[in-house]
This record gives sequence, structure tokens and C-alpha cells, in this order.
Amino acid sequence: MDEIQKIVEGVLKGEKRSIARAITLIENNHPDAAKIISQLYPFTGKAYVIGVTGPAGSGKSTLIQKMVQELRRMGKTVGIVAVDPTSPFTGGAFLGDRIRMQALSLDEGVFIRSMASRESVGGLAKATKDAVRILDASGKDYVIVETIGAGQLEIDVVKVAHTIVVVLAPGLGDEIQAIKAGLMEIGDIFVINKADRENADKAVIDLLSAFELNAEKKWKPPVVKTVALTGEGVNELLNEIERHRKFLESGVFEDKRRKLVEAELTEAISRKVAETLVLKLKSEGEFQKLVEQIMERKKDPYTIAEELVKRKIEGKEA
Ligand SMILES: Nc1nc2c(ncn2[C@@H]2O[C@H](COP(=O)(O)OP(=O)(O)OP(=O)(O)O)[C@@H](O)[C@H]2O)c(=O)[nH]1
Ligand SMILES: [Mg+2]
Repeated sequence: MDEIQKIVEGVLKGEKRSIARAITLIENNHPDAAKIISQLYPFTGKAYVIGVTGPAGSGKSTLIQKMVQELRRMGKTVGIVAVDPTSPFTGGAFLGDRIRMQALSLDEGVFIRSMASRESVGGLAKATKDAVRILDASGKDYVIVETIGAGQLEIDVVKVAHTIVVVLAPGLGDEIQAIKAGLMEIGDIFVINKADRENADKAVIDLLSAFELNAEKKWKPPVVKTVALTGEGVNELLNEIERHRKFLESGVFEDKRRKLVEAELTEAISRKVAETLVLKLKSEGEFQKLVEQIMERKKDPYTIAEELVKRKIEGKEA
């Protein structure tokens, strides 16, 4: 049996070592990675994917830890992907995260992985999607993706999820920032964590009033108060996630999935066509010539790209 086959079978059996190996190959953009994903693909689509996003330090990791404990009590298996687009090795919370999460990862029914930073966020979004797929194929009932919701790029990362939970904390003006960062639009459920602190109720009211503005929406995002440190409100959060899941399954699900598949196919084609074309141009020695033309300002990159499409793809002479 070859190496790829071994990894694929290990993943399908839910073996931690194979899952880890597969994700590493994905992260390194290894040539075997695409083969692994394509062999696992038929076994995906069973896990329920929850995205947990929100400003730095709002309590996402602590909350996830409590959610996982609760899901484990219900007999569910869970995969967790923590995504940090800047650097997973800096930032004060990370070490604490690691220690807390390590305790969880001793459990056979839990797999935790922190995604290493990538040269591009597009690459990170793709690697995250593939990691979720691997965990899905490994038979996990739930896959949770944690990411800091700082901007559009991170939002792309969390879009792999069926249900997106936005975690905010009172004070700090998080709510206003969240609106600015577009979190309001992507959130299916909002959490005001650190409800043990002052102003939690005010934060909830502020959020609810913001929703009044888009009252025509079919799904009205609920706001849940939690204290992740003690686990207070975590059951209610899980109930709301379940309620959202039922809502999606009542019909919206297929639409949402189709849109995601369309976006993903477009992205996959763009990637592959661009890669192939650039490689070809380089091997033919033409790439460098085109670079020179731009350096000398004889032509601009957009015109060249357009001419290339005509010449190499549509088969017309430019
Ligand atoms: N008072 C209080 N503190 C909390 C609560 N939940 C989390 N914290 C604390 O807030 C800090 C940040 O918690 P994390 O769970 O690391 O937050 P995070 O959102 O994962 O942080 P990043 O991954 O760095 O964005 C830690 O010191 C937690 O102990 C809570 O409900 N109440
Ligand atoms: Mg965290």
C-alpha cells in the first residue's frame, strides 16, 4: 500500500496520526495533498461545521473548550481547527490556549490542530477548508473553526462553517468594531461572553437593537450571554446552534451549500489555470520577457494578462 493510501485509510478510521499527517501535507502544499483530498471527498459532508469568530481575547478558546466538554458528554466527537492568520507562535493567548487545549486533546474523541501561518490568506482559507474536510472524513460529528474576526480575509476563513458564532465581550467597544468588520452580516448567533462583567446586559441590548434594522431576515440571530470561565450559558448556546441547524436543514441548506460550492469551484479553477499558465510561460522563457516589458513600462500587467488569455486560452492571435 502506498503512502497516500495509508494516510487516507488512517483518516477514514479516525486515527490521529494520519489526520495530523494529512493536515501537514495540506499546509505544506505537498503534491500529494490534492490526491488525499480527492480520495476523502466522497466521505465528507457528514460533520456539522461551527465557525467561532470575534475580536482577540473575547474568550473564543475558553468557550470552545466548554462547548467541546459538553458535546463529549453527549457522546459526540469533535475536531477543532484554530486559525491565526498572522502568526500562531506569537500573541499572549497562544501558550495558554495550547495548555488548555492540550488537556482536551488527550481525549480520543477530540482532535485539535492549530493552522500554521501561510504566505497568503487565500492559501490559509484553502488550507483551513481542507483541514475541515479531513476532520469531516475522519468521522467527527462536529468540526469547530476558531479564528480572530479582524477583517474580510479572516471572514473568508470562517465561511466554511454552517453556523457562525460571533463572540464578543462587554466594554472595549467590541460591538461597534464588530459591525465595522462585517461580523454583523456573517454572524448566525451572537455571544456576549464575560457576562460576569459589568455592562453585559447593555451589550446585549445594543446588539439586539442593531438587528431591528434588518428585521426582514428569515433567521433572526439570537444573542446568548455566556461566562466561558464557568460554562454558564454554554448549553443555551449549543441549543441555539441546534436550532440554526434545523433552520438550515429546512431548506436553506442546499442553497447555502450550492453557493459555497460555486465559489469554491471558481477559486479552484482560477488557481489551477493561473498556476499552469505561469509555469508554462516560465518554462518557455516568456515570463521573464513579459516582466521586462512591464519594467520598461512598455506594457502593463493587465493588458498582458488579457493578451495571454486570448493567445493561450481562447486560441486567438493577439
Ligand atoms: N471574566 C471572564 N474572563 C474570561 C471569560 N472567558 C474567557 N475569559 C478570559 O479572557 C482571556 C481570553 O480568553 P481566550 O479564550 O484566550 O480568548 P480568545 O478569544 O480565544 O483569544 P484569542 O484567541 O487570542 O483571540 C483569558 O484570560 C480568559 O481566561 C469569561 O467569561 N469571564
Ligand atoms: Mg483563542
